[in-house]
Amino acid sequence: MLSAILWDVDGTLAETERDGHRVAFNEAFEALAVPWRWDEEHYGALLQIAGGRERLLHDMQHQPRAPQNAAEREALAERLHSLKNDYYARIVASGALPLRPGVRELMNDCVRDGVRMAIVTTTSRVNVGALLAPHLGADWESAFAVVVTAQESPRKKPDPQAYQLALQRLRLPTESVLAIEDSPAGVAAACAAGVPVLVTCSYYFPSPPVRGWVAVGPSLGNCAGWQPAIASGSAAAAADRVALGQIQEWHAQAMARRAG
Ligand code: XBP
Ligand code: MG
Repeated sequence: MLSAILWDVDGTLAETERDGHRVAFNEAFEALAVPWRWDEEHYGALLQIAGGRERLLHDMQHQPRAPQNAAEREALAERLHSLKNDYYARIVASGALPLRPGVRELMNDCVRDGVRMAIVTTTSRVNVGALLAPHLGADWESAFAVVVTAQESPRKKPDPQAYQLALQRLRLPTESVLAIEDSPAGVAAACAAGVPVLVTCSYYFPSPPVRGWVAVGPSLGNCAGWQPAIASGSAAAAADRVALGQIQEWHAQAMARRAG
């Protein structure tokens, strides 16, 4: 039985990267007179590195005008990252980053049917609150049984730490939960923790990993393009979004395969 949905944040709950974090990083570069900017394409490549501070440090290795000394780089990354989070909070507070289609509806399904929810992300806690408060209200945390962020889990995805911690805090076995992820690193983290995972492809991660998922598709807000396919004419297809009932069916099938 599916007892909890574990939500990834960036790319899964909302398309936060291109018009959120990336823009905020560039504003931080500008504010601290750092002589480079991240365009959409370069930022896409940098998303291989999970964690904003880690991403900055990785990129500095290839920026000829970055400080040469490791301690100076660390200090600059720290300042940039903290400033980036302030700018990011301003962007999300303006309502510029909506929840992805079908996300809110699936959350409502979970509340209605008593399926618990958790946040499992490698982003900073402050960014999760900044994103969710405008959509779910100031007490957004009460919607989630467990919230695991970079604060609680410093080892970033694809490390399974965040998922292991969430399972521990939920006191649930892997077979009773399902993660929703968009990135290969997120899928790898869930798989390494033994957590079944559903993939919603995103702007920067348009193609699904070859294996490891229970179901994969372009959007929770649409029944087209999913594997396993949603039968046209079925009750699930009539809803024209991926509802909890459909997810429970995929989950049950995957767990039966695992047991057999
Ligand atoms: C996404 C990330 C984060 C964000 C930036 O994590 O890798 O680093 O890009 O956030 P997820 P921070 O998909 O697991 O939510 O600057 O707070 O790291
Ligand atoms: Mg993600």
